[in-house]
Amino acid sequence: MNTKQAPPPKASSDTGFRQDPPRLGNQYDEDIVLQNILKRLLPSAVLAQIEPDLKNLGDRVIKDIYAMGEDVEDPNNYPRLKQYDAWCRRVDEITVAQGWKDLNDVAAEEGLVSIAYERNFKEYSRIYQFAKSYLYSPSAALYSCPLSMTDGAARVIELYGSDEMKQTYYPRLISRDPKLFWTSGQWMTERPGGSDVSRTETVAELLDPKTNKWKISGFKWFSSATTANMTLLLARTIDPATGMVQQGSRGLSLFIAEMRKPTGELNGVRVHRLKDKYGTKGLPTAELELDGMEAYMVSQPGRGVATIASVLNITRIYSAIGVMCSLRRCLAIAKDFALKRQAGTRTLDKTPLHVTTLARLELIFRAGTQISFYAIQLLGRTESLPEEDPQRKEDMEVLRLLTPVAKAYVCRIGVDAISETMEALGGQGYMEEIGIGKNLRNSQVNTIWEGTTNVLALDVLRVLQKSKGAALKTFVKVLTKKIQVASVVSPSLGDAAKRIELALDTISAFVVRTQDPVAIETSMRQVTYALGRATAATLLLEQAAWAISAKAEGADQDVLAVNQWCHDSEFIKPLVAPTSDTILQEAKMVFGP
Ligand code: UCC
Ligand code: FAD
Repeated sequence: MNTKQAPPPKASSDTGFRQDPPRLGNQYDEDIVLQNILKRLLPSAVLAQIEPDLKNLGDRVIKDIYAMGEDVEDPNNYPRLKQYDAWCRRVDEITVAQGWKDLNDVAAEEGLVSIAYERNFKEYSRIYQFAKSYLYSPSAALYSCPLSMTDGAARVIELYGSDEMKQTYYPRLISRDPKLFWTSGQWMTERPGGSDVSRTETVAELLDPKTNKWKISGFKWFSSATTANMTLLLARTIDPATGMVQQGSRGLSLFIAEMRKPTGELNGVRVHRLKDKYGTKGLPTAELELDGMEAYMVSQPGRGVATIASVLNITRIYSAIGVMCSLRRCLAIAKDFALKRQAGTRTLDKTPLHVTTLARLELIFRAGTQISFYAIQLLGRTESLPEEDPQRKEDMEVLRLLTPVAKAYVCRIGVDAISETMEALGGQGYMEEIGIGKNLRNSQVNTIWEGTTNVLALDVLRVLQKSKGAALKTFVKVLTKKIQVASVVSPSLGDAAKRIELALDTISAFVVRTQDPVAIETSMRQVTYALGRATAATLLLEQAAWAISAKAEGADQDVLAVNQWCHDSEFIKPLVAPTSDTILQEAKMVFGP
């Protein structure tokens, strides 16, 4: 191409080359992965009923909902706190973007919480709800955060609330009417610890045993959605007879409290400070001082942690799917850019090295999305199947183990992949206007809140130990059945099936043989990731088998995906428990000899 030609016209800010920017189309229509997952998981009659709604939302999230999210992400509109008025009266007013309020109203109208509780589609309602949340979330500047906690609060009230709570709060949390709809916060973390809440300092004093009214005082270190209408919170009860408290997490109970009194003033809450955060900039996260907050106990006394676990197990699924839908959004930008961006004589989509780089990210997206939707499917079944149904018991066991695996593994691989999508646009990827930066910042927090990766790995250990190994056996049994059913569909899946079975055997054998408590605890991150990889592989296999049988569009790529996933060098990596000497040497390596 070194032929001579006339010089190009003078390049200036108005003339010369300007890159056609990447554009987003209807986010449902463009998402073959989501469509095929829904086709596999939902009866066709259900899909036919909900698809117009998904298409409509897929369009809104690139139009009005997108604009609302952009309004929230505009630095001029970040939340502001006014603590005092001109007369030195404490007001603690938080101002948020208009987009934030609009996203609330849209969420109510679109049924982003209510669909799960209306249960019009029985066990499939959760899949419908989360498919909508998946479309909404990457445009909604973290409004999915208060929604996730609202969803969890609704579940806690449904399971444990008094009749009065069910009449007062529940209908609001699941309302489709923005005027009635309430959101809820979730206050666990305090200054002594978020992972370990056993040193919680906040205390609750009984005001009126007849009405179960308590008065709560203390300091909550993180409150994500401080503009929520109500909250669930942990506090340590003071025994009215002795005036004493019980130490440790068994002294904690769960309470429900409204943010404001009927007069409009804050209910014994002072907003100490808004957090200055790396991301989630539009989300008004605050430090709160509680001084006589009126609240009602929702758990049994001392069962606060076990009761709030129902929230955690829902919000953790939101975290996993939340990172995956952000990754998809970033990939959509990167893919469209690749179609348009010239590198040498060809566009990037015709440049194999670039394509293979994107393919690895696409694989991570597909794997993580499969895990997330499996958790969602099981959540829907456990909430809808009759208690006596043996399928429900099995589903509950699998879901209990799957949830921490999904949150830990999917968020971790997802955030790393989002970071790499940025590079796929070169320097432009790093620019604020493109949107990848904010997706990366907003996703990163999902590896921290609702339990860090290590805490979730320890939750996996909690499940293994509490069930004396039975939970893992059930988990492996259920996955093995899926593998066996899928592998007979086509010889093209046989090798992957064998590799997944081997991976599952490797994990089971490791857990059984690793008896030393320090060794097993130190290995739990490896075990959690290995479970994540094997679960993803099984579901990718199931998806490929379904696609072959259904002659679905993209079946060949589904087969490629599972085979590539199972041939990754990490896939059947042996699990190695560290010896006590390794642990000692590692400590020296990190902190010095
Ligand atoms: O970060 C937060 C909100 C941010 C906003 C989220 C938005 C997400 C959406 C994103 C969309 C894009 S709120 C704070 C979240 N904090 C955490 O996640 C805490 C992390 N730490 C843990 O998870 C710990 O493991 C603790 C706090 C649960 C440990 O407490 P304990 O009391 O020391 O642990 P125990 O003694 O092992 O457990 C107490 C009981 C046991 O039951 P029993 O007494 O019957 O044996 C446990 O089995 O609680 C039970 N339990 C559970 N049950 C503990 N964890 C669970 C669980 N996950 N599921 C069921
Ligand atoms: P620590 O518990 O001090 O953890 C520090 C490090 O130690 C982590 O890497 C952790 O993995 C590791 N670690 C801790 N224990 C162990 C262990 N036993 N073994 C191995 N490693 C361990 N909380 C709420 O209650 N409500 C909210 O609304 C809320 N919103 C939040 C919003 C944002 C933007 C953020 C960033 C946090 C929010 N949190 C909220 C708090 C969040 O849940 C906690 O930050 C998180 O649970 C970790 O607790 P911590 O910050 O005290 O860290």
